[in-house]
Amino acid sequence: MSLQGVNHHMTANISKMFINGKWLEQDTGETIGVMNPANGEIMYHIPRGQKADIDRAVASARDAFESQIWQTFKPETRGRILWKMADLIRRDKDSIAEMETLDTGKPLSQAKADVEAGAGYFEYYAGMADKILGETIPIASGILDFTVREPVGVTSHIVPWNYPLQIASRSTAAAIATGNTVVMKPAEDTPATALKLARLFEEAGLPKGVFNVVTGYGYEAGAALSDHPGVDHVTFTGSVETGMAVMTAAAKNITPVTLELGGKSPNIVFSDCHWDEALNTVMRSIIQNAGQTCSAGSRLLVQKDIHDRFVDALCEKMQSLVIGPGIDDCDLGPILSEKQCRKIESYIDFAKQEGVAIKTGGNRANVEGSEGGFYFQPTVLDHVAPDSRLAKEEIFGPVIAVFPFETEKEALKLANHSPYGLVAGIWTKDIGKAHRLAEKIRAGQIFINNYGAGGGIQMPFGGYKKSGFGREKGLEALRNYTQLKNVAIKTSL
Ligand code: TXE
Repeated sequence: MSLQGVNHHMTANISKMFINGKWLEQDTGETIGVMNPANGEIMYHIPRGQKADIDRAVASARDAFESQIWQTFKPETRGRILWKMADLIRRDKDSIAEMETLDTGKPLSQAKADVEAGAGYFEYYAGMADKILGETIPIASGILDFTVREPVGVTSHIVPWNYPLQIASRSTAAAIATGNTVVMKPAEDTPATALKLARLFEEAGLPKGVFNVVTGYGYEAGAALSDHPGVDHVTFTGSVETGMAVMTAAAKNITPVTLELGGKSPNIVFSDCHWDEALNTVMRSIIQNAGQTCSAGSRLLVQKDIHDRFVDALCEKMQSLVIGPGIDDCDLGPILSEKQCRKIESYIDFAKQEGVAIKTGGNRANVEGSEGGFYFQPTVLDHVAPDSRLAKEEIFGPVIAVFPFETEKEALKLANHSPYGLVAGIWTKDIGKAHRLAEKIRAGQIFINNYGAGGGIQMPFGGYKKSGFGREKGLEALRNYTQLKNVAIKTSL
């Protein structure tokens, strides 16, 4: 199907940006083609937004933030708009899921789950809009001291391509609930659902200028947004390299940043694990979204006495997966792009040079009828050296690196032997052992006998070490979008 039918602001397959409540093209008319990863065909074009467009969007967000209309909005009214967003997303869930699948390549059922999560973020933060509380602090008799949580102002959101709707929804909903305005730059590869959110915000009755979307390349529109003096907070999800560039740019204006920069997360499987549950979840954690997930379980630490049996069973399961276009809802969809596919291949070449055993996969997959797509076989790399690049770098594909271990101590050492620290899974029936590890693993989320707990809008999410800082999701995210003011009154005069 064509995206034309699902985006009302698309003419002749050219979409528009949303700035100050208006649907605009780029001044010079320059566009970027958006490709369907399932077949390599260009589906539609988006404006190639430039600094001037970012300037316009930031000015519109500033005016909206400072305008009487937004400042005087009651918190519960903001909440009601967000609640309506959740309803509208659910109303259009099928077409939104199709958009997401066509842009990203992910299997339709996974896109549907993303859409439900997107609606869930709006609902969750809708409920928080009138619960942003301050405190009273005892100082002395005759002094009343209290704190007020105020919105930070204009917030910018630079969104990646792996979970476009979910990531756009989670930070936008929290920012708007707390009274901020938003300028969003979706990934150039996957802009459809961010533009759809803009249309739904219009319908939900959000005042103009509160939510703006500028499409374009990261090095142009994204860079202009990161170092913009008119932006009060930057939320970025993406690679470590780009995160460093965004943070450096934001530092010029002392603009706070929240960074979510991916990971190399371990699943630690002990011989006393719940076998089927561990096996199925370990596989799902590296297969979901074709491994293009920040919290993918890309390292498998498995106890030596079950290593061979577990790895063989994993390979067998992987070999039975159906690879194909996401719209057919196969088990495994395509990789986002030729560039990402080549990145995966370069790690496989490296594995071959290092003499690593490729137990299954290791090649592109041919999918009949989708020859132009970017498909990759699920791959198991066994006995990877802990200091190898394969152990330390994010491959961002359906490729799992296996590390046998003997003792709990060794497992802990391996788990923490990573520049990243986003998520870890622990699989054992010994709850004491699980807790000892949970205490010592340096990662933002630990899962015991599960991996992800079903999504967890309510759970704070973010990284240790190079996985970034600041927390998204849950109540913690409200800190990103509020600043604290202390007021002290002398009452004894
Ligand atoms: O990411 P980028 P890319 C990782 C993953 C992947 C690698 C490269 O390992 O293989 O990053 O992907 C915008 N200033 N993750 O190159 O560059 C860009 O337009 C401001 C992990 O696509 O980080 C897009 O909107 N913005 C990850 C967003 O940043 C810039 C999700 C992410 O792109 C910019 C995606 C600049 N100079 C990739 N350059 C996760 N944490 O889940 C680019 N952008």
